[in-house]
Amino acid sequence: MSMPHETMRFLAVHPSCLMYSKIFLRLEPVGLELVAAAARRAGHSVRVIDLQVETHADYFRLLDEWAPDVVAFSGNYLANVPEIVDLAKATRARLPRAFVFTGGHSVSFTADEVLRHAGGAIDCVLRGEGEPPIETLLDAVAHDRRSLDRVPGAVMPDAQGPAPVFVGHLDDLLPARDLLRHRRKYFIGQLDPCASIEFSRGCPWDCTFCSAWTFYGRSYRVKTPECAVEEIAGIREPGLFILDDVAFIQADHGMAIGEAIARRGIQKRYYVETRGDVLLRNKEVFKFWARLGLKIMFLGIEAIDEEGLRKFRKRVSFSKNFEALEFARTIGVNVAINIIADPAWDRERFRVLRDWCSEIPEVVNISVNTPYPGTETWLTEGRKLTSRDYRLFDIQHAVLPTTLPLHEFYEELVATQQVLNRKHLGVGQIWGATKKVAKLLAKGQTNFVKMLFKFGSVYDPDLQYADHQRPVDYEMSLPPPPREAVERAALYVHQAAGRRRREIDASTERFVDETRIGVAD
Ligand code: B12
Ligand code: SF4
Repeated sequence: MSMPHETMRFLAVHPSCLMYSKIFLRLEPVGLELVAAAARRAGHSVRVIDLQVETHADYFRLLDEWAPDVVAFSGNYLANVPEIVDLAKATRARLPRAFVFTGGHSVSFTADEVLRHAGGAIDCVLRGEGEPPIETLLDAVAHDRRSLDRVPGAVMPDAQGPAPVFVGHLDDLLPARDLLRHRRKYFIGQLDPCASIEFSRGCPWDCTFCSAWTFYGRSYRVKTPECAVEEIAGIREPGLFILDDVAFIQADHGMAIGEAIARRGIQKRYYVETRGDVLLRNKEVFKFWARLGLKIMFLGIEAIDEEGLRKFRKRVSFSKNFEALEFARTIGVNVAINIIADPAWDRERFRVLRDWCSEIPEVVNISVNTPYPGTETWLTEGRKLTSRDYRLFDIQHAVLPTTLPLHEFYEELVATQQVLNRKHLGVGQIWGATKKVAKLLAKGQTNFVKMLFKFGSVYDPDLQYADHQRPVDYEMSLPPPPREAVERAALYVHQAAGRRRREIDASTERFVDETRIGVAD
């Protein structure tokens, strides 16, 4: 017999910006919106607050005024863990009876630790995809908290539920976009304002530094083109960030969505992230999307030499990556590329990178090599972490030993970022973008323009260095002693189910196999 339904007040919270999202972009939290949608579908009264665009004071005001029964924090980013723990403690103090839980990417890999830091202020960490277990979880909270151990993915201080489960189909639920109160605050570069959407979930590759594949058990699932285009048609923003880890892996899927957009006459500007080899394999799809309005493409090239690529287990060769850049230029899409700087770099390495970047027209983004829980490098990296402060794990800080004295490392890093920033966001670029800037300002859209001038106040070697001197309230556990080989099954949040969980055709599966090194399922 099922219990009578009880409506609860459910508050979903996204934590504050990290360094990166203070400058380059700020996006709506689609994962949290999906969790909110699942709670709403289960009949609860739901609100969402995004602390990327609202303040802690706004959050506490909402707690006092609305007194939610349940508060859920999105824990995608490791660097947000201390903020989430502190907010959970403050929430417990104000609303002792509220059920407080967290879920999302990073906390799925660190559930026990997060519960330990919270010391009872977080009742549960929900590992894995958040939509499927929400209804059962909220029923258990309303009627019998002892039955929480029946909720898939639930981890409590003294009990644990069964393994996390996947959503039935990506078409099943739409993100609760209407619950976000400041939608005009989301942007990426000149796509301002910008909404976000998923066409697919998961990644079939297995790069050593990445946890996208370990979270989803190397699965890859797609939204049907019909559903995707229906969703796009309902989005008001003129810009659209496509959240897929690797866009358009399967050519006919990307093409079908594109054709449906063209048939509906939808006019938007798009951003995607993909791999160089996928771009070269599916040229027609990207060409078609360039005509539809694809404006920015982010390519994870990671290193500018073969040795670096091998290290990150990117099987895309350096020359292939170059060919991909050449091709992207010909279709008129702006390319941003990501390069991973290693803390071991000396001045010379930074200089080589600066020279290289000055020679190419693309926007270059630099991130710092950072081992994350849930990745292979977390277990194989031989170097000892120099910091156990979660807040520094945002790939803009060095948490591995630097060859240069730490302050000098930041000087080089910021100097390199400045060169790139001047090149792309500097005067020439602003003039180049004048018309666009004037249009945005006329509409009251100031995100992009503000970003152009804010860089120096956020990216500053003194500030980055000072971040290491702050007192640390919550220390991460160290990884176990480094080992050569890693048992992959132990890394997964959603257990791998092999080929049948990858919605790609046989030739794409072969292509993936040829471009990765892994041996698991
Ligand atoms: C889009 C994206 C971004 C967007 C952020 C969008 C946003 N506002 O959240 C942008 C581009 C801004 C971004 C930036 C960064 N990102 Co990012 N990003 C992603 C990406 C590709 C997809 C996330 C996404 O929206 N997926 C679609 C939605 C539907 O899935 P989801 O958010 O994971 O939500 C599901 C579950 O996690 C869970 N869930 C989520 N929230 C909650 C909350 C509750 C209560 C519950 C129960 C469940 C739950 O349920 C959801 C539905 O199933 C992931 C990779 C990945 N595949 O996860 C990396 C990823 C999360 N990013 C990562 C990193 C490192 C960063 C950066 C630090 C650096 C960078 N340059 O990438 C910055 C800093 C971000 C910041 N906050 O300042 C890492 C995280 C590493 C870590 N362990 O912390 C990831 C895993 C990429 C990777 N390959 O390593 N990112
Ligand atoms: S291709 Fe590699 S880096 Fe990119 S999402 Fe997949 S596993 Fe991660």
